[in-house]
Amino acid sequence: MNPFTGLKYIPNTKELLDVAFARASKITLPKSRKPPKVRAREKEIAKLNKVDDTLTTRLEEVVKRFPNFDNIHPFYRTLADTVVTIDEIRQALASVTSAVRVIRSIIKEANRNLRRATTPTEARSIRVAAYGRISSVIRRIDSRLMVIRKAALEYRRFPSIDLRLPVVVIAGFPNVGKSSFVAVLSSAKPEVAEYPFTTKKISVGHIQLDSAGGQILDVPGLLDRPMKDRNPIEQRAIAAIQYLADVIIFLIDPTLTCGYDLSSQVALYNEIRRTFSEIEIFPVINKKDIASAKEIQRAKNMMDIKGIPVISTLTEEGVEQVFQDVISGAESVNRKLRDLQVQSL
Ligand SMILES: Nc1nc2c(ncn2[C@@H]2O[C@H](COP(=O)(O)OP(=O)(O)OP(=O)(O)O)[C@@H](O)[C@H]2O)c(=O)[nH]1
Ligand SMILES: [Mg+2]
Repeated sequence: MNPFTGLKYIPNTKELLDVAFARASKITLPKSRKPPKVRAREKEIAKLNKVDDTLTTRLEEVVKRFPNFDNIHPFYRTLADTVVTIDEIRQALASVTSAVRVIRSIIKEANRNLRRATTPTEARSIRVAAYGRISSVIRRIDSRLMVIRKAALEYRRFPSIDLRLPVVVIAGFPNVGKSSFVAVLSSAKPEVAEYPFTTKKISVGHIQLDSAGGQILDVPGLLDRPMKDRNPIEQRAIAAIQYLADVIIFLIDPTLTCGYDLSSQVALYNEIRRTFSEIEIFPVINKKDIASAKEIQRAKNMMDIKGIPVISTLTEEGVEQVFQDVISGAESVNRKLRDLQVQSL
């Protein structure tokens, strides 16, 4: 499950300050017979305490809602790192915590001075000066707040994966038909387009397997290059393979309409097979509707695997069958399904 669903909308610096000061300005004190200078003092103190309530409490809440990165599943940790690095977010959260501390001490000091104020004008100017200092503390963490805003916005949208249920990852080069494959089989409606790297995020489609649910993941395309050169978008696909996949269906486009040559696709296939040797991987040739017999034969020869299926996600020919064959042939999927059956007894 996505550990970031508790993250809330985070206001920007201006909104934060505007809301806090506006609420403080609406403060009214109950009627009393105290002298005006005491009342003025009390009102300024009440305003500052309201700012403490709205601004600092709100900022504390922001920090509290982030889960401890050490305790979350490595898939989500890796995914988070591709949006805003964990170091960056940790630093940003630490800055907010220390800003809260500074604001509290400004308010405390102002309250102390207010108790000694002798005129309403003096009381007001102490409060105004405190507002000024608070604003500048908040403005100083503006860029850190932006980092947290961005993280919260993106992290919240991560797919929710149920790790007890089988996960099938559809992998391959960009533009080979991965999203189309997922769209044919599941409830997911991933974006399909004729340019590479259409899919930038991982999306999950839900399927029914026997009596249990299964998940089919549409992931960004991968190029054939060393891990250290992979961009953050590719790293998301790698994280899904590394941490979630029970089985990988590896799509190959033999027609080159995807824009990449066959040998690079085969090299990527071999690389993934080697790197993640414990994960079952099933290669499938796609775009049968436009591939020539020669292109298909060439792909088969290069893959050097017997009985490699040939499908078309456009006409949907063979898609369902291939998927069923993979599910029934994949040991890890069957293990998970058996475990689920035992648990439900
Ligand atoms: N003719 C034909 N075109 C296909 C087939 N499958 C996908 N396409 C087309 O290939 C293009 C890419 O399809 P997508 O499903 O977006 O491919 P993808 O692998 O998800 O691409 P990225 O998300 O960019 O990595 C689209 O224009 C599809 O319509 C197929 O079986 N036959
Ligand atoms: Mg796609």
